[in-house]
Amino acid sequence: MVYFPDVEKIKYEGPETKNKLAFRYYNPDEVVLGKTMREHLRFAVAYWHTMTADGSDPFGEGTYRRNWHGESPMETAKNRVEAFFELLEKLDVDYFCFHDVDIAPQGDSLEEFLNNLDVITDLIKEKMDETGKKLLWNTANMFSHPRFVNGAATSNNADVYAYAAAQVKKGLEISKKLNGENYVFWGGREGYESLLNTDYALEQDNMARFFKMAVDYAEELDHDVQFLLEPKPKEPMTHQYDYDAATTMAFLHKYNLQDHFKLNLEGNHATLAGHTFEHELRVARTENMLGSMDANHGETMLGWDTDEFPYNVLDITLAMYEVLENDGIAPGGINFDSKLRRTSTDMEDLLLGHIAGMDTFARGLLGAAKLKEDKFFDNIISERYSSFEEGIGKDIVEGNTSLTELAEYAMNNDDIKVPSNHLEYYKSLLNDYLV
Ligand code: XLS
Ligand code: NI
Ligand code: NI
Repeated sequence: MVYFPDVEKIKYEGPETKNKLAFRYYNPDEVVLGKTMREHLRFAVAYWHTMTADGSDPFGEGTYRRNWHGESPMETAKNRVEAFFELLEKLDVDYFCFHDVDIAPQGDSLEEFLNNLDVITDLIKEKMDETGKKLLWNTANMFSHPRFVNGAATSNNADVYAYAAAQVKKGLEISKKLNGENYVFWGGREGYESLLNTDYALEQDNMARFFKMAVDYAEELDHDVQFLLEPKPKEPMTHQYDYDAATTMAFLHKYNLQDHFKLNLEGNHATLAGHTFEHELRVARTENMLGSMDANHGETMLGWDTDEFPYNVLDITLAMYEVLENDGIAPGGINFDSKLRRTSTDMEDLLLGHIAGMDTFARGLLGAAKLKEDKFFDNIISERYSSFEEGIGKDIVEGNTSLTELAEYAMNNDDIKVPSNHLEYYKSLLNDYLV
């Protein structure tokens, strides 16, 4: 069956086109700074928002009109695989991501769930071989089912911990089977609701033990996959342990896991933590921990994870600048952890949403490349920090001085004039780089 019968493969037609089913900026073969856009951007479609979600929100039921519902949950799951690969082909996206529960029904027992996963991943593998599409990452949903009400690897209940381990074990086997390039942990309910009843230290230690077992099992499978942690400060929990990039890296270092993990950073999670997206990317990049990206936009007037398709060119230009300075994001990619508004009800909107996101990233890439070529930030920064390039500043940077020496120096140099930053001017110039 064809699920998107009225849609041809989406092509680049340039900014002037009036065809809404065309790319206006994303031109996969266009070379930017020595690499094609396709190589730079490594787009992925998220199974959960695209195939599984139905448009329901806490105040109302599903609204999306979809044509893949079958007679049984398993039939629907199979139809979804067909429809999904058709969508990937039509969107010209090379990668995809999923949670275990997105692709297969959980049935009545763990055994049934794992069997269902085998059947569906066989089908996915066939489709991958047929189309050349690739698995950017998979993950285990250890937050939706009632058993995970207190978390998974940080649950107070050891049976829940063991169940979660079974899901991750299977997830890694699936990752190997499908040649997954990364494996993600987003700690949905790994955090606490109240400190009144929480053993904070035990929960953190248990979470680290869990990750260590995952690393060991990947080694046992001889599966060379990049592990990623995805920070988020809150929601659903009041406080989540992987709060932001800095907190998550401190956790990894504390438990000596830093060589096995990088970070998967999400736009909306950054703003929930009170940071910009580029802040989170910069913090990770500085420590060589920038692994992958979940692309979405948080509506700043709402205080939750609204997961809109990215459309803000300024944000994405600054994000892509971090990617370029990181020398790319591979083996990670740009996963659209983005969902349609509840009011975007049609199958066609699945294409329009992704096209909007891909075009925004293409614009961001073009702007960021120009910023890099013009050394826009390098020039501002080298001038602003020039006092560290010679004299006493150079001694400081080289570690060749002491408080005594600096105090002596200050005695004779206390008439200090700090130059203006002229930030308004630079922000205005930055606007010229938005494509
Ligand atoms: C939720 C997260 C989630 C992860 C994968 O806020 O973004 O979707 O990306 O579990
Ligand atoms: Ni995410
Ligand atoms: Ni999210």
